[in-house]
Amino acid sequence: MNLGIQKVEALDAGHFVRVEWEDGSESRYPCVWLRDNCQCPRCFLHSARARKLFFEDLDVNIVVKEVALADRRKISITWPDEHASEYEAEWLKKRCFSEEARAEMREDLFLPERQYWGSDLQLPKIPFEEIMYNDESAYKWLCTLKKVGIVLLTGAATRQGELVKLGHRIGFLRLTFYGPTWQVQDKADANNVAYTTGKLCFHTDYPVLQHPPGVQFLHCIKQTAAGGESGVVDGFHVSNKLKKQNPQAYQILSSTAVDYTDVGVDYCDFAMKCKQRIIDVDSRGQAVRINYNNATRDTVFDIPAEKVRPFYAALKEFDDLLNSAEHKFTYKLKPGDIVTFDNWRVLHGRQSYQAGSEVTRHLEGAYADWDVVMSRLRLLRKRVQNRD
Ligand code: OGA
Ligand code: NM2
Ligand code: ZN
Ligand code: ZN
Repeated sequence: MNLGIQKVEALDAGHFVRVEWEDGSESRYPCVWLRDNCQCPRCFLHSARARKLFFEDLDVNIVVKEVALADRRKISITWPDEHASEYEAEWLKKRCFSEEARAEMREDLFLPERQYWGSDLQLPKIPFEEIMYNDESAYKWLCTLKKVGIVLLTGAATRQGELVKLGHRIGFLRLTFYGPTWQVQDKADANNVAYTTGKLCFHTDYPVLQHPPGVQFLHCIKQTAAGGESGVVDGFHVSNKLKKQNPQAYQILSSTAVDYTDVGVDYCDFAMKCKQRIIDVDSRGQAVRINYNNATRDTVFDIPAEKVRPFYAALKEFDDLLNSAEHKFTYKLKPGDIVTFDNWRVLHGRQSYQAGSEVTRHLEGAYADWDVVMSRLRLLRKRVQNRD
């Protein structure tokens, strides 16, 4: 069962509440946070799991008037204005402010664990049917997608529409100017380099969008006999390598705003322009999103002239690492395969193939947002593990 409370007391002139657990460990809670998170119906709307209390009504210097152990499972606090709050042991334990407890919570909420890979990738494979009808398989799929960045779903029907079903499985797909789903095949007057028979060098899709799609699906409906092979590379792994090998290049790519452009007509007409750093980093300097498509990188380049050549040199180092045999993994999609991958992390490409009067290769593609995918992952975990 869950840990009960042994003792509770006010500390620091009533600014903190100290809880002693049955196993002898302790947690300290700032009173301003306790008041802010009062769970009574006047302060909290339980049907929405949302705070009703206004910030303007919160005294940030508040202290407790009285704190008591209601029983081993609950503490009660009386505030100077006589407002009364109760907090359950389990609720408090989960929200402990210790470094370890917060690390555990962070882990649980965002699953930041990464498994880096190179040419040695063991491409994870799961039958499409299984993830569609089995929650445990679907959970496994999304966990692996988050941790490794790529999962191959096998055995889907070889017709359009399977990705719409996959979209319903997670929630919904991300609509873009190329439509709810899009057909990768050789097209006359192609509005995108992807819609030709040409080679696509390693890229992430859609860096011209301010918030590029987090997850990409490519469903192979028809595959050409010769050519058209796929390649993938772990952009986070390669970024780490670049940082070690050439910190200066990493600094340039993670700070220079690169102009992207995409203008044309598809689902509707569009005139997209955007600035993105090729390696997006968090406050600790860790790569969190790669924004790199050489095809849509604009001819406009809004940086001082003397910084241009150093930028190109830095990008050359990164591109060389992406293309090194050590880092890239190659495979060929078969009809019925759906490759699902992290479009913020994994760069993908394809070999060219022979053009002809008939369509010899056809992929259907779609995007989803990481928000939607992570939401589904948490709900599946709750169901599979019977918890929250
Ligand atoms: C794309 C793409 C890969 C392929 O359409 O953006 O990368 O194998 N396609 O055709
Ligand atoms: N497609 C495949 O950045 C890009 O232009 C990605 C998008 C055409 C939907 C390609
Ligand atoms: Zn209240
Ligand atoms: Zn692409």
